[in-house]
Amino acid sequence: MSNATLYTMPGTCALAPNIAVAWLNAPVTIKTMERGDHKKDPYLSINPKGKVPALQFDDGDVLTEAAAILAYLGAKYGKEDYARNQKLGRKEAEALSYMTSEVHAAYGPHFAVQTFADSDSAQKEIKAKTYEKLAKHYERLESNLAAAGDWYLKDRSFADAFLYVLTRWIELTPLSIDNYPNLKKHRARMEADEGVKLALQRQNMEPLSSPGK
Ligand SMILES: N[C@@H](CCC(=O)N[C@@H](CS)C(=O)NCC(=O)O)C(=O)O
Repeated sequence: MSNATLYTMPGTCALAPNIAVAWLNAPVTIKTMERGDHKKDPYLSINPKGKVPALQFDDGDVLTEAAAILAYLGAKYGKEDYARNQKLGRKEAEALSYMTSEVHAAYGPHFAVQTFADSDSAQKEIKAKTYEKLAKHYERLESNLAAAGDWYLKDRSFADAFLYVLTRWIELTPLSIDNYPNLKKHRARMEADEGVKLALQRQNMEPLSSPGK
């Protein structure tokens, strides 16, 4: 029986908690909205920020912010086999804060440059700076992953779920995943995972990596 509903939309960072739900086999219903429905009622009365993800509990309480939802899911449904030891837990919190509040936030002008400047020339300049900034973030993610191995924090964690979102979003930018070979392999590794496949399906999304690549 489901205890809560996770609201998602195709292509969004809600994929990270959606993957976590699949990995934990947590009793959470995934509700994938069509783009646009997030700015209308009834969703706005669930999350007035008009963004996904949001986790609504059966008592009506709502938790937003991907990092907070992931922390909740791990604390509530994490099992021993998930290697959720203390060190991994605090490193996971650090990685998720970085990925959500720095890297995701740096995507702001990519997704909505019109909220940063009006003129074409200013928007062009802002976008160019945005991709420079994002390249630095991807370099950091790449070198952290190279040092850790297959998973961002050595053992698989929710940081991998969010990293996967970021390795998908790079395709929306002029940057190329080919410049980040460890991130590229990570993306393919995630897409071979049954939980990730299920989460993609539940969020009406397709994998990006071709087999063998
Ligand atoms: N700080 C929030 C950001 C959530 C966010 O920006 N979600 C995006 C999808 S990745 C969204 O709903 N965008 C829709 C919009 O702003 O119209 C979090 O980490 O959960």
